[in-house]
Amino acid sequence: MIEQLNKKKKLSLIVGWAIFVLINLIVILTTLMVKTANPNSGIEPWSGKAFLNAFLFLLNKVYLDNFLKQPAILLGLLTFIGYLILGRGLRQSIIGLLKTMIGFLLLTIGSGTLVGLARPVFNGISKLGGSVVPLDPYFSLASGTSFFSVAKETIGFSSDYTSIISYAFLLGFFVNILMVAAKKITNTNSLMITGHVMLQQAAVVATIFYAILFRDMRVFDGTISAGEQIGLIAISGVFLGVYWATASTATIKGTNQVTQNAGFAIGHQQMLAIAATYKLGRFFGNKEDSAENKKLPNYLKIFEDNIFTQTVIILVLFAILFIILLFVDSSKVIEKDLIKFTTQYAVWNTTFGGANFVLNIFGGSLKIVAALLAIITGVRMFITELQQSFHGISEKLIPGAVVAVDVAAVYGFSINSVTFGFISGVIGQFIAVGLIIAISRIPGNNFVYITVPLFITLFFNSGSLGVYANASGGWKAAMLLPGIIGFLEVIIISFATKAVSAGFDNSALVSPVATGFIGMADWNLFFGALMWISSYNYILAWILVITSIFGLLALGLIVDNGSQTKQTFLQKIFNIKPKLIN
Ligand code: ASC
Repeated sequence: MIEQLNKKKKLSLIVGWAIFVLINLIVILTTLMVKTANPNSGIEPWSGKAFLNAFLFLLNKVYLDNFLKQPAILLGLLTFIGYLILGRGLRQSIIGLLKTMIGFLLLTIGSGTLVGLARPVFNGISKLGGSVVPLDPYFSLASGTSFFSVAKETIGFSSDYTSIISYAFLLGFFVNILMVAAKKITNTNSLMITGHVMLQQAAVVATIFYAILFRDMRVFDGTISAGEQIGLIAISGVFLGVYWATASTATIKGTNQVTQNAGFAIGHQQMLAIAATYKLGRFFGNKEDSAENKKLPNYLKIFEDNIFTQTVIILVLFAILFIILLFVDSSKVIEKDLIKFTTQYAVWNTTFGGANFVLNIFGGSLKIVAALLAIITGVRMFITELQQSFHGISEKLIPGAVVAVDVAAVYGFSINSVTFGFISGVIGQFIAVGLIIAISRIPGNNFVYITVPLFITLFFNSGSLGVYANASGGWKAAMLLPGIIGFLEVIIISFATKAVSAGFDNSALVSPVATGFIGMADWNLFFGALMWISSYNYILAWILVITSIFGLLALGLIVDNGSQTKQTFLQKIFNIKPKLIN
């Protein structure tokens, strides 16, 4: 019986491959005939060159353009295959495929709208001599994605490189799996599964690495050669995978403290900062004096509503930007009729078509929130599918690994300290924004962009730092540390985003951070410092990136991963004693 089944399986496998090879052959032969039938092609029919041509056509046009360079199709098929491997059946697999593809398309709809509305405003401001960069992971994802696709719009080049981001993401995940599989050597046992965060980080790393490692942007001509694409994907994927494995492992100890040993890790945007905050908390207060024992006033609770707080922040931001633009030269912004925006800002006329520009500033801002929600919904939709498919597969490959989940998972354990961290972060970061605005007014400023943290940065970055500060240093630490760290974050990233963009001054391309940067602690502080220094010299950039990878590997060997049976050699050298289990 079993033998019969196996035979059947083998047979269908062989038939499947035969059909696949046949289809490829048909494409090659058809191309051969069509191409060589064209008398102008200058190619001898049935010659070696004709065959090579037909093969390249198959590779470039059929596989690359129609499949491997289309993130929606690529990711959709990954879900599909993953589900089939997990034995979910054809129906579930098809549903997963569709949800992944449609979710991805929803992301592109949202980011198109977001970038469309935001870009003219930020452009207008940057012409006044002081660019504003919003700090938000979804603005950043939209900005990075459009960086890799914009080449074709501005430079008339016909390629679209956005799939580099998907490949970096997939390779990073694979490296993370390898690191965990080799945990005897690496001491890392945590697997990132927060796909939306991983995708945002892949977009940042791939675009910024391209800017600092691969090109002098002044001579950017709109093409990224095949070799460069492969190199970029490789270095970005390795960096991401090593960061995901080691930094998430570094969160295990603090998270166990916060959750009374729930046994998971954090896979988010401030993992190194969480580990650092947890270490530093005790210098700022006493953990017995916890924020959780304090009573918070009710009016602070409204800020926990995502849509409310996002709307307030976006509305205030764009109102201020428009007021500045109008104040400087209203004729560039508003038509003589004092109703419509000029052509440069024409997309802002469309939300409430025909209405007055003031109403449309309001409408456009709400539309930006709507676009953000479309991005979030789309990303969640396709990532949920990919995650299940990934998780299922990794479970089969490495049973027992700890999963690194969204930082929101700890919020329920320590909600007051989230609010403390949020308030502290708002204060610290906006003091820094004020300082940066002052610096940007220095005549001849070419060293800072004005970076402005938006909701996610304030709530999930500073809020989560509050949780870990509280776990080791009580409410005083939760009230102080997120603000101090937030202050440093804004200062560093304001210099770093400017430095990395300088190379684009005379290029047809806009900087990858032109309409947003991811803006959370690890990326503002550590990656920010890396990108700031690296912007000046690409050899230095290579040295720093490779040093960072080794630095992260060393960190993995230093931290307590929560399930060690013996000390690592680095822990011996530094005399660090992890809690050993038997
Ligand atoms: C992020 C991001 C989100 C939030 C979410 C918090 O960085 O992209 O959507 O934080 O993960 O739960």
